[in-house]
Amino acid sequence: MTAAFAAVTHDKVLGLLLGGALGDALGAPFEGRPSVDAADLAAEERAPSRLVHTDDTALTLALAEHLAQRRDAERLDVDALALEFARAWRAEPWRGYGSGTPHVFGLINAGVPWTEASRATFQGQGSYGNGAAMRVAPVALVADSLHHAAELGQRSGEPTHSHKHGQHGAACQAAAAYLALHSDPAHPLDRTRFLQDLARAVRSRPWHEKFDRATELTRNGAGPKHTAHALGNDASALGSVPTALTAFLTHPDDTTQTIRYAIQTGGDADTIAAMAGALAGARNGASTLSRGLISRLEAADQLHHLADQLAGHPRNPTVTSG
Ligand code: F2R
Ligand code: MG
Ligand code: MG
Repeated sequence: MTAAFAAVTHDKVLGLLLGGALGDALGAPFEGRPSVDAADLAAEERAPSRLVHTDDTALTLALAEHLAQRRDAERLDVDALALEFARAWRAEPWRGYGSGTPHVFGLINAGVPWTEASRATFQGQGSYGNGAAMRVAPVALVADSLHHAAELGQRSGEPTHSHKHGQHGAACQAAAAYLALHSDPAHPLDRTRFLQDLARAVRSRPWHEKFDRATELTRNGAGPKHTAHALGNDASALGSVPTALTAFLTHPDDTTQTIRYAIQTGGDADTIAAMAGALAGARNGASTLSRGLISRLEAADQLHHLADQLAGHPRNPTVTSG
């Protein structure tokens, strides 16, 4: 377990939720661009406009609400969750969803069991996209161990991502969120140990190869373009979750810098920044985020409310004000 274990405070719970939403909304205008100019990103940060979130945050909200409503030992009812995800898509199909997941949601809304619907995409292979990972961070708030976080993450991914890489992506991001949430920002993060802990939670050779490359990149202080080239920046789980981890591990103590780095990897910028932002927000807390940016976030009130509910969750008995 990553050294310097910290109590989970309300500030960290809120940081995880707001950091993810901020990464998503700030990154959204850049999604699909092969590279992102620092001046364009700075202009987006200074603009007075509302920061509109995409499918990443829409489905994170659905999952966080699901977790907040359940105080029983099981915590995750995958049958109910599948319907809740599908309803979130039906309510706002314009939130920038891709192709595979809406197909699954359409089938679920038509009454097809999720076990069948999630296998109906990509010629029966199921999706290895990053959609299960981009929404998963809140499971860390109700998990009682690293392995429990990974297991909850994987299960929350199953209704839409039946391919093992899609599920491993969710397990990896959930485990990373758990480690970040429980890390102590007063002490330097042991990056190598962080990735070694993830390798214990995600037992898959292609993922371990990515963790090894991420270890080298963070050790060498690689920039965002280099990281995108080495690890990927596309909408697959394997081509984006390790990139988001590297953004966080390069700037673990500064959530804004983590998000900027993630967006500047280009490609699937909203999603890489949503995942990286959730990790940095969970470590550093909401109080370190720019108030100006948070006040522009469309979902800020909803996320504050969910943080209040999840910080009072029976799984978080150690929550203190902060
Ligand atoms: N898709 C987008 N953005 C592009 C479209 C924007 C929109 N039309 C607009 O203009 O506003 N963003 C969102 O999708 C990503 C999450 O994807 P998810 O939910 O995993 O979807 P999907 O379609 O299942 O997988 C994503 C892509 O991965 C490739 N892929 C997945 N499984 C595959 C397989 N078995 N074989 C081959 N390819 C596979 C495909 O290219 C999928 O399109 C996030 O970026 C989110 O922001
Ligand atoms: Mg999106
Ligand atoms: Mg995206």
